[in-house]
Amino acid sequence: MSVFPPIRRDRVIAQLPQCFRKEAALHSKEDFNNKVKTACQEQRTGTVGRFKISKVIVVGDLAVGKTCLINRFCKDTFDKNYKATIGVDFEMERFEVLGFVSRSQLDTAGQERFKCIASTYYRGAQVVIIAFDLTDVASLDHTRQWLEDALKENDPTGVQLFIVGTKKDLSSPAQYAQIEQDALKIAQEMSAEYWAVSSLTGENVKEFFFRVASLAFEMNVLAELEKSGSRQIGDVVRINSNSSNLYNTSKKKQSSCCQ
Ligand SMILES: Nc1nc2c(ncn2[C@@H]2O[C@H](COP(=O)(O)OP(=O)(O)OP(=O)(O)O)[C@@H](O)[C@H]2O)c(=O)[nH]1
Ligand SMILES: [Mg+2]
Repeated sequence: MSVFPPIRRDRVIAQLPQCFRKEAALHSKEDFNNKVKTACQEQRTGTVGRFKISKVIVVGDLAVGKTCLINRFCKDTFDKNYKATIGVDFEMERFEVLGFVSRSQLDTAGQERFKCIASTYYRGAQVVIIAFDLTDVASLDHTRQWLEDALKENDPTGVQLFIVGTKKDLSSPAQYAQIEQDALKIAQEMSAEYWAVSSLTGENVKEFFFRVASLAFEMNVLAELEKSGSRQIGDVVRINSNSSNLYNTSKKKQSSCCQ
């Protein structure tokens, strides 16, 4: 008998959530990888779906809205009063993906005294979400520095990267269109998937986290299949290694250009 409560009904993912922009997506396939679907049907997911927890970290400039983003998704709340995060906050979320449990630990850290805990915070992250404020172009420029810092502690080939523009409700359509062009370019450079959200209205927040959980699950199952040797010679190793519209995740470290 499971010691965990049942998964919330609004955390069940039966189909692959689609990307936000095809121009900057980790992959733009319509459905989960066939091998992943088959492995799930045949209960061959190993430790994935049982014990594995994906560490998801949210980084970005001060006050871009990292905490609000997590709180909107995990608690469906929004606080318009700014309370800087002190140290690290985390939330655990459980999803059901293709019938299996997928756990995500969502971490965000404040800037204060951040440097001394930074390496522990970054280490072991499977998903790095770099948040920027859609009304503050400097915070978009700084995403390169955040990426560099996060990759110092992680194997770049094992990290799924997302760039998320926050506070979409505050930007006019013209302003938004302008910054989206720049954000798409940076996301492409970094091989990151781009999203734009509003924690105030909730726009795209659930869709975004469902996408994150699904791609992390897909990557974990493929890694498990590879490890168990059930894959065949010549098969695609990672979800994004063998198609023209897929990113190659072997990111090179970016040079800092904005600090
Ligand atoms: N209008 C609007 N305001 C937002 C949104 N998201 C966050 N904010 C506001 O932006 C401010 C900062 O939000 P936080 O989520 O605390 O920012 P943070 O990135 O966690 O800040 P630190 O922990 O200090 O790094 C708060 O006043 C929020 O109410 C949004 O989607 N729309
Ligand atoms: Mg915070």
